Amino acid sequence: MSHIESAEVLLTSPGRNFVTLKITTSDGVTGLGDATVNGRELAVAAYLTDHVVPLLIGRDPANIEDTWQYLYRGAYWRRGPVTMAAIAAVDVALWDIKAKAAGLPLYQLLGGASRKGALAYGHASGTTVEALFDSIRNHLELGFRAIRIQTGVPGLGQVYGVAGDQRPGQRYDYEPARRNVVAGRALPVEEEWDTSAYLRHIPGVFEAVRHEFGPELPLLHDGHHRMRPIEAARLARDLEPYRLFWLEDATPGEDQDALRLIRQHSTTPIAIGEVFNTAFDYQTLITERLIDYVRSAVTHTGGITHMRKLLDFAGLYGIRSGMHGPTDVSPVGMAAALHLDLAVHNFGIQEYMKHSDTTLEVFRTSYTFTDGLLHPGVNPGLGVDLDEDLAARFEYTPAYLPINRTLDGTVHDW
Ligand code: GCO
Ligand code: MG
Repeated sequence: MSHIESAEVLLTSPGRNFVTLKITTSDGVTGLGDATVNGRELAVAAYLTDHVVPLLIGRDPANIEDTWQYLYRGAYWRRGPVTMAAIAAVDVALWDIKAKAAGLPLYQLLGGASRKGALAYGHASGTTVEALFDSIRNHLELGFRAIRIQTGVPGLGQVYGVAGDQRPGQRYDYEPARRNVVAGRALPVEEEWDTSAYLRHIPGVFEAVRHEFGPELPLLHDGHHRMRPIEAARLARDLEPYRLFWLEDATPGEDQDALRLIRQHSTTPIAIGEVFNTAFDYQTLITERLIDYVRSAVTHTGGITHMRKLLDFAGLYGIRSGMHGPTDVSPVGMAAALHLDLAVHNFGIQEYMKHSDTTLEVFRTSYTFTDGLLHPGVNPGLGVDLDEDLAARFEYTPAYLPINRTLDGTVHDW
């Protein structure tokens, strides 16, 4: 019987920090899993190294479900982003191994392809509406067929999701985790926020974009957990004429009941879940049909094994997938998402923020983006190779996500 011979936790920072688990079997097959939790990388690395890796050595790599249950149920202290990202990394690495051993791309083990490719949305943004238009045009030229739009808010400085204004050919994403060193200590950057100013501004932005780009382009928007339930309900209602593909994370993630209030007031489709880490976080939302899209990432939600169960559960209620895909999900996590996207019936859309060239030199991927669709490629396994020598040259550097304060200085959800 083949067994797990070693499991290594690799930290690298090719432009931003990533945590990768590499499992090697006694047959010499290797598998990769992403364990990156943005701004809390070392906590997952320690959980893996100190509490998970010692349990893996000697186990049969083929028994993925049993290993999942062993790490989840067997830990007693369940759930949470650190634990679930660690379990996800083990799970994805074992699926990578199983698919490589079978000589098949992973999606074949998940039931095969249900579509030609996964519709991806890109991130257009601008500090002003004119700059946003340029960014949307850029995305259309790059081939995107669905676009998330975020803008600056008059009177506020740096706002979530807005990259500096872009020129054609420039990188089009933003990176919220920043290396901010104050008196020798890494500290989060502080941003300012005013929900009323935001609510006054956003409907006009959508009106302008629809006027310029027409009714057909799928448009998405992320509220990044910043509204109170009644504010979110009002925004969802105000945006109805612009027929959004979705309004994401309107209210803080831990308050499932808040979504009920939004539903009572609006038919704007609702997405949530990038900060959730188990299917249990969705129980009310799915069974009461309070959302339309599940936003979890494979990396943060227990891997392929748990995400597949979550998506099958959601599918029974007509709810579709919209997996999280910012650059803090590593190329390994992105590849895992793409195999699931291709296989599940209730796929909705996939977030796609291309990684930097440096990241993609360290992680060599086989996924493709053509005519607005992502495809995981047909290499056996996940289709991602890690150049460990190159990875070792990019040392981990502390970086935090920002902190938000309202204009009177009160800490607000970021
Ligand atoms: C998204 C997310 C990200 C998060 C980031 C935090 O919709 O892609 O909101 O931009 O802010 O993943 O680490
Ligand atoms: Mg989001």
